[in-house]
Amino acid sequence: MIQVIGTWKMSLDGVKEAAELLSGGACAGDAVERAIIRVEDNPDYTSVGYGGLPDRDGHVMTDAAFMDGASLRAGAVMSVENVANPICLARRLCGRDTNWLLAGRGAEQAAVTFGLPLRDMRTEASMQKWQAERARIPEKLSAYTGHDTVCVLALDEAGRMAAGTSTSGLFLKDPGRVGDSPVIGSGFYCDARFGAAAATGLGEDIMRGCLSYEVVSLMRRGASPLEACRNALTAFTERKLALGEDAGSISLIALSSQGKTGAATTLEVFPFTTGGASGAGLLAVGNNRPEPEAVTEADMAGQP
Ligand code: SD4
Repeated sequence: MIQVIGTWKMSLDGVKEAAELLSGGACAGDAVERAIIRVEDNPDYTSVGYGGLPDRDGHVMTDAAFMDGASLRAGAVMSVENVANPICLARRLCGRDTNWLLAGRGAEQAAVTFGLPLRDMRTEASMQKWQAERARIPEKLSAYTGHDTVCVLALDEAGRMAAGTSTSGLFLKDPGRVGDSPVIGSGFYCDARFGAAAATGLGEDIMRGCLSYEVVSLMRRGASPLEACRNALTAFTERKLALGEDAGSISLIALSSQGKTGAATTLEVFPFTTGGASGAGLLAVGNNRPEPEAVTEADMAGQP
């Protein structure tokens, strides 16, 4: 059986293509990489790749990760500028024994060594938005004002699994700020024996709960992907509330090694996409929608 799941409406075209690739016999890693490239290359998605929103100083700094569920190997990059497809760089690093998590200048040098294309990731639109907002940087940055990570999980016919993430992080973040997306166990995790999970939302919170590892760990103990996402999120948000904090902005997706999918969120609505042998579609979960429901793109107008 083949299956793909991706975060947000923006992953729909990529997830559709990934499902087609998997149906044609592609491996899970190729499907994940391809789905994420589609989002990175599209400047209309202002939270990922080309046209991503800049940091405080006007630089588009990206984070990305790739994990192979058969070998438990990962590759990831953080605070990378001018690399056209950070997901490709992360994947190229996956398989190394050492030096598989690279930051900043070193990651950019690795891209050059691999012969990966460089690109000025700023667009006129992203710079205009930065110019308009830079004087009013809020004290507390939030995850969902136009800022969302693309995460894709895939299972192929041979039972291989892979996970990938890519983001430009929070708009107007401090230079050097890194979120959960390139951090193993927090933004992503994949163990092909049990399943894969990934997170989107405020990275500073997601990392405190190591939420992707927690979801896979719950699946290892028998939870379905839906139960695992819900239980991990509920336990973490209860803890935050007990600490006198708000529940925060966190959404989780998961895929089991049997091809079942699940998602949970602290948001009113969280659109996500799934793809399989019979095609791809858009679903949503939310505060008043605990069971994933099929929705239309029109229903989700205004959502990333
Ligand atoms: C980060 N988790 O950098 C990412 C951003 C995100 O919705 O997913 N925002 O913290």
